[in-house]
Amino acid sequence: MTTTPVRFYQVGSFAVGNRLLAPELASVQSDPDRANALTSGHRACQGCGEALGARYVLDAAMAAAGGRMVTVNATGCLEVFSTPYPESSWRVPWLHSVFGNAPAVATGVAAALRALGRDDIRTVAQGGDGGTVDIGFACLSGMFERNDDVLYICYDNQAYMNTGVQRSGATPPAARTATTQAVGPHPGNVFGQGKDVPRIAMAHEIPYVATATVADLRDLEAKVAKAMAMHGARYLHVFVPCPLGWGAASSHTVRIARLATESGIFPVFEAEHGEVTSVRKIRRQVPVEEYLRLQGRYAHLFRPTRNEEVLTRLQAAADRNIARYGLLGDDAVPEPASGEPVLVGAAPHLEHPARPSDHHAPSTSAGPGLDLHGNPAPDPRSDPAPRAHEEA
Ligand SMILES: Cc1ncc(C[n+]2csc(CCOP(=O)(O)OP(=O)(O)O)c2C)c(N)n1
Ligand code: SF4
Repeated sequence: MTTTPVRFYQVGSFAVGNRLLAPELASVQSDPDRANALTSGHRACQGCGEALGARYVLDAAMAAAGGRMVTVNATGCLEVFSTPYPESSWRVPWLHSVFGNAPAVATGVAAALRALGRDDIRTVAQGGDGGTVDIGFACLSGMFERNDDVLYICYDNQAYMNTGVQRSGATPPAARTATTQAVGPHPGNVFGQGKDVPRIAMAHEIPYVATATVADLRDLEAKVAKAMAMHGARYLHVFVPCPLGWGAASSHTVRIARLATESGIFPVFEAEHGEVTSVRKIRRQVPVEEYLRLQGRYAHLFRPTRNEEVLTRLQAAADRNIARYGLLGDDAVPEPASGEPVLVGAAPHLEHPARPSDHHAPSTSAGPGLDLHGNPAPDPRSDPAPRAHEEA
């Protein structure tokens, strides 16, 4: 038999789950004995960033905890798509709390474990941005202030997706949601409101705060491992594109997350005890417009005419992050002088976020934003049908 030796392999990719790397360098996902915390069969939309992020986060956390971990989950897409009674995709000890109290429930779990003398069992809590930055915020701040031994993960898809893409305190300016329509003199979400929870968490001077995206899963895994090696209150804010709510192609989830980082609109950093300790430098800076163009929620900034004023303000927001965190390093590649986009591929057919009621549709669907025939999904504004999966 003729054999061809493998000459090289791509160590920076997940092509083979990094199985060819030394065990200490390989991704948790390459381990056939990993927890498989969020297993197949759940009903997330195709391309759901939250499902991708949660899978990597919890498998990494379980690996770090030696399989001894309790997870508390706020209400939201992650809970709804994973646990339609009597089914569950979770293969970890997992509790559903209500929408606003996951940090408090996790605090109680950690306290109970401590009372039982089971310091070997770790506690993780997770929720969407609505559950975290809005309704759960007081509980979260209390958890930080008491320095409870909990790692809290916020999966930030920048709106209340589960109930129909309503604005949250993490929705960015100008983004269209069901409650910030692209109408009037200032279409989309307003400027100057909302909360930067990673920075608010830092203000509590807790042991560890970090941001990450699903575009860099090794970085995400590493941050989970680092957080799990610490004790006290820790906070991880993960940027997770939502194809349905953002009116984006499901195949663009990772690309959008990468553009968010490379434009500076979502800074990726770590902080310990209130001080930034590391940042992920922008490797190849892109104009924020390249990030915006892939998302139907910003389509009104480009059609029927360009909204130069708002585009300039959004670029200024990215530039402010770049300056604040020092995101441009010596090794950064500058923008092309021609002004040509580094990445192109707006999805003009995805004008409107589809109804979230479709978001746990069978996989035969042509994908969020499209109907079965590949035609644009109906505009949610003109479709008052009830949303089947909504939380009661
Ligand atoms: C007290 C309360 N208010 C409202 C709801 C309805 N509700 C369930 S999930 C949800 C939105 C969740 O949004 P987010 O936390 O951002 O998570 P996502 O679905 O986007 O992942 C809302 C409003 C509820 N379950 N409980
Ligand atoms: S609506 Fe968004 S967050 Fe919810 S399952 Fe679909 S893609 Fe994921």
